[in-house]
Amino acid sequence: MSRALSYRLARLASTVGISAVLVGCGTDAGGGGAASGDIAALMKARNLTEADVAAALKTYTPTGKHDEYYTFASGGHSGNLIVIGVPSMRIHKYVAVFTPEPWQGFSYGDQSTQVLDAGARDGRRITWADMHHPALSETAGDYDGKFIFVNDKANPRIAVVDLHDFVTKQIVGSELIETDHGAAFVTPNTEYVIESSQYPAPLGGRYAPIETYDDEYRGAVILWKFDRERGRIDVAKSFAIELPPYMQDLADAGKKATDGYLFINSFNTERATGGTAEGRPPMEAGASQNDMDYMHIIDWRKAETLANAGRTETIADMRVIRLDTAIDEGLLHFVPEPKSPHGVDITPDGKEIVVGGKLDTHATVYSWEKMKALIDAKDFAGKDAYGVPILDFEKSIRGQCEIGLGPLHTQFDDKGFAYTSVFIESTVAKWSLKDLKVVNKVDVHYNIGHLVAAEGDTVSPDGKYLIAMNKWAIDRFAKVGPLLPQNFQLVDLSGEEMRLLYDMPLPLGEPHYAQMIKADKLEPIDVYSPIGIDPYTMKVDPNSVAAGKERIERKADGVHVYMTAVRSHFTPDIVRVQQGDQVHLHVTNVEQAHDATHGICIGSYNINVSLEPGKHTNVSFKADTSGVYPFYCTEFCSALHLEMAGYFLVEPKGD
Ligand code: K7E
Ligand code: CUA
Repeated sequence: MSRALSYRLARLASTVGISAVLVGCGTDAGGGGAASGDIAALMKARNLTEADVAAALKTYTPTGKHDEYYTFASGGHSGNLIVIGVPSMRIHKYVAVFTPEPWQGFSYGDQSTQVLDAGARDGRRITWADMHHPALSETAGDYDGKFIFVNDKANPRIAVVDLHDFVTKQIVGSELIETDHGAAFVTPNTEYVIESSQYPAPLGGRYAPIETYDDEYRGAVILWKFDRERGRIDVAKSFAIELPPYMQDLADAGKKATDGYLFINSFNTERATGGTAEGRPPMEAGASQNDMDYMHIIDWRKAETLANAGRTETIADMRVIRLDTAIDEGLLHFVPEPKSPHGVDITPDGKEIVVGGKLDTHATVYSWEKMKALIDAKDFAGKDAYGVPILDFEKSIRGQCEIGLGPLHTQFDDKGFAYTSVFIESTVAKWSLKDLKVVNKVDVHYNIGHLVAAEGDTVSPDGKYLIAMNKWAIDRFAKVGPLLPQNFQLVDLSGEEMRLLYDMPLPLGEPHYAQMIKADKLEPIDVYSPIGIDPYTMKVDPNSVAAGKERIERKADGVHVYMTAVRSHFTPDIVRVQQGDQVHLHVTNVEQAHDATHGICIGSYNINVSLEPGKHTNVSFKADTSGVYPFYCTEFCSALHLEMAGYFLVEPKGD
């Protein structure tokens, strides 16, 4: 290695916090010299620059070392939640949420099927989702690592994932609304999980002609009450607020200074309905006439008091505060926001609200102090067509930061900077909250949607890392046909300038948003304990089986098979039933060894469940076809894994 390169590598190593000796740049003759030669040769062979090597050193995570952060990314169309380690960008898990998932056995056993079926709409079982926004549970405005909530935009629903075992415990939805988007977002102590609608429709799933849009179509925001003790949403204690038929977009719950308030953007305040074949302008043209749309400001504590006082009407089993009541009681106000707003993000101190306008070049910074004073003084600039009071735009803002073309979403760091995704430019803009000036930008590839910084939407962001969640990948990866992955790009926030560190293709659906949490805030369990736990109740299942108590019992409701799994056998391993029998398979993994997971499948019967150590699962099905069906363990658990098998014998009727 040349002396100059040696020196540069040593300097590089020190800037990324490792000793020169470790990269073999020492001048000692013993061993170090060989390593430095290796690195120089590797750089040359792979055509790597020093910046590439620095990026590699900042992300490479040696075997056995753990990541500093977890990123929980929406899985988009897949309906799964993606768990990614940062800075390595290694995928750790796809948590099954809205979609049957065979590896986890999600929706292939009785209990998980019940969870998924609770999300049926119009009596129809839904097996996909358009997941957009994960929201980690918060305590005092900071992630607490206990739960994560996700939405389904297409079939408006909210799911609760428990971060003790990374399992989806509950799916709720209301037929009050037909789509959502301002979801999921949580209030600072996770009192409520917010779900606001996107495309207006008659409330409660009614039909009304599109010509009656202004009068019959409405938006709504649902406040799902979260019961932290039970780890479930309490549907009976949840309520909604009716909103005008604008297209409500993203939402954020106030914190600290803004605690008690919700902020929801909207677009299409023109109330365009489309109708190109009927002589009306297309939706997107009709919806882009006005220079301003309305940010909704909602006093949710006042709304909660009203709901608890019974000032609601029940529509589709949901208690709804009607629009007139919301206006009369002063819990809903508007403030204009520039053209086709998209992101609405509260600053860490809770004092300001940042809005990006898709067809605007600014991030607009609203001052809560100013808006609150206008609301308190009833100093309004006017009312909308439904009577909602509107604050004056100029009187409500602190200022605007000239960002660039197509600002969308904003995150924050610990040093007073904001980071805004700039869609049309394909950049991330770093700007100062203090003087509203752009500091620098980094190119991303391409068409960035959301971005996520480490704890970047909490009361105490960490800075350090940011992921640009890019919609288009174009030339970044080897070709895989016309459907391309998304591109997640890890960006280093530790220096003055942002630096791109890593490209990660994300090929499962279109993730929209993600949240990044310090890994040490989570306390996931290793095994289910005591043996026989049903993950959906976290209690020992009444049908769980202890070793030595395995049996087959014929009861009025069918054949009950009480089975255990342990390395390397199922007991019993021969199960005989008659064609037409209802079968209830109760399987307990009686192991407590970490990672000693078994699975059990019965081919042709569409059955496969996962049995993590200590877990119990029930699987009910009708043995409607006769035959010989081998069952076997679907996790390579041991040297005798292949022998972990048995026969499910279905004797033909009449024999
Ligand atoms: Cu894609 Cu938050 Cu649904 Cu913006 S949203 S990109
Ligand atoms: Cu148990 Cu393989």
